[in-house]
Amino acid sequence: MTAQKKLLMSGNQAIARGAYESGVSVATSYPGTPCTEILESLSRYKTVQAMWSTNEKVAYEVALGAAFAGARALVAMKHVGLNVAADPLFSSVYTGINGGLVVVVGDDPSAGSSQNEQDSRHYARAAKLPMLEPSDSQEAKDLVVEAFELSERFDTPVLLRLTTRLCHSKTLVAVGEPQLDRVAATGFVRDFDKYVLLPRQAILRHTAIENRLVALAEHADRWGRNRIEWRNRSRGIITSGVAYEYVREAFPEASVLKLTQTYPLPAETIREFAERVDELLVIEELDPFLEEQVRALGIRVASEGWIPRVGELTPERIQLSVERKSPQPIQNGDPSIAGRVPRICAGCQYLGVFTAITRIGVRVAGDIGCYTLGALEPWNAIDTVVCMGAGIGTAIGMEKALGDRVRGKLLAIIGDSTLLHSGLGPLLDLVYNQGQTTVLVMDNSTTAMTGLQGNPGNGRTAGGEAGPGVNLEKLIEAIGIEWIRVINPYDLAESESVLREALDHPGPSVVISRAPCLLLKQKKPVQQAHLSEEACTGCGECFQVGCVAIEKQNIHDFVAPLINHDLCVGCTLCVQACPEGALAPRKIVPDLVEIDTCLPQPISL
Ligand SMILES: Cc1ncc(C[n+]2csc(CCOP(=O)(O)OP(=O)(O)O)c2C)c(N)n1
Repeated sequence: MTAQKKLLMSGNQAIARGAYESGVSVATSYPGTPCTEILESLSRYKTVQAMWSTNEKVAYEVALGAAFAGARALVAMKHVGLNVAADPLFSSVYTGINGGLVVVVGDDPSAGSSQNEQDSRHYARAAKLPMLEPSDSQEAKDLVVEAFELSERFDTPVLLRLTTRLCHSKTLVAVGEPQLDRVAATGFVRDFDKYVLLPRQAILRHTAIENRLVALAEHADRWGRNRIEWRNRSRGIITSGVAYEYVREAFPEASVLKLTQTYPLPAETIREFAERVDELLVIEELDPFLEEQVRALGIRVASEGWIPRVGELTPERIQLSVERKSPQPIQNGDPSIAGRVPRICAGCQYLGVFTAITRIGVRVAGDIGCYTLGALEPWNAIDTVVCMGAGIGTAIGMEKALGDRVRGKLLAIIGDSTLLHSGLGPLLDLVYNQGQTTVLVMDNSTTAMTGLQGNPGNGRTAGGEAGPGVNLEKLIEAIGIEWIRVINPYDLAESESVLREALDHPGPSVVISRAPCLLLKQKKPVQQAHLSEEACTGCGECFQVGCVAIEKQNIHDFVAPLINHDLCVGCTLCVQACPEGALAPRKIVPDLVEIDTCLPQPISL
């Protein structure tokens, strides 16, 4: 017998591998931590058509269409993306699928890279579809394969929930052979009562869903992955997902019911477990989703109110919370690791834009992307951040509520990827409702915050092919905006004056700040800023640019800039900001390189 090949994989890579082995032919996503790498990994498998979509709703619908056509399809998104995709999610539970459909959602306990800390498990209950939760990479891969079988057997999409820790941690995974015979779509079969959700059909389908949930709960009771591990019976713990690993570490002696299908629950298995242990605890990350359902079965849960509901769990945190019978706060990070605040890269175009905005002094309804960091020091230039695409809409609302009090003093900021994700509807609303807000589009030709993914703006596909990309000016013009200007954000004076003009314009206006993200093409700088200590007066204007390459030093009796030449890219924004001419660009003269002509030859072994 040959040993099965094992690879070290993150949860995200394991999900991609599971999809490949299941014969998935269409996979879609919109980037978002913690799940971005699922589609990136899938794009490397030749049998999978992996696509970035404009947003999560579109991603969901494309995957659903592929499933309707009889293909196996997977869609992945971060937790807040599921809010965007919620509409087709709920209705697709009614239509059912044809080929299997697996919906992977990544929750972010502790909100390390997110605007909220939602627990997406509630979606399974609200939309009435099964949900599975793996505990490590091996199980993540295996569960994708089993989720497709479940999906096709019960004619339903299946939710697979991950959390950041699982998505990014690596454990060994035994890989299997792909089901290549499953890759070709079996074809769409017209079925009016199933796929056309008119009100009469919807009511009929609702009955089918309720029956399906009963069948799924019965299946959960027979499914070996909802397993009881008997140990000492004085304490029994019900748990799921990554919390299972923490429970095993914190209470190695306790009996455990590891739930893998966390909706609908295996009621009989839970009852059997609860009856045979002296004290029953339910330990889960975020909301008491399992606990409430266990209590609804009439079972007493001793740990009610003990488990933290905010922030990521750890074995130590669980142990302390159970010991003290009260939720313990998140432990502060490792004191040996220096705390860091997120910063905009040295020389990024956003530095120029925020410097200009700060000089003008306006209210700014912000959005989500690297530019969100404009809300921090030294600019403090953003007043609201809610969710992707919310900036323009909230600005319209503020304008309508405050009228003349904000006329000419209100700006909505949005990135190119976010504009195409969910900003076009609000922009249309601005025109339709005759608003006067100025919209500043931060066009860096990429989705920078999540790792430079392609989007319809730059035209680059998930497979790396170049496409034409949309013309933002023409698109915005077609929406009905007449006043559109493009600025070079590295020209401080121009940025400031065009923004002032836009704000004064009596009608909706759009300013596009355009310069490619510096990380797209990392070139060596040809010049860098240098300080003349004699000319510097310590006015501090250069610090207002907020560049990480500008550090501080004491000269004479004041604080002056110290340019970190390991970071400076020579953008000249600080040079322009300096009123005294104390900062100036200087060309970089390449060092003389001595070439050693007597290099040893490589030795063949
Ligand atoms: C609904 C939703 N999906 C995905 C994300 C993750 N995310 C945050 S910002 C962003 C896009 C950023 O791109 P862009 O607006 O172009 O700004 P940039 O980072 O390039 O400055 C993404 C995908 C999110 N926060 N919410």
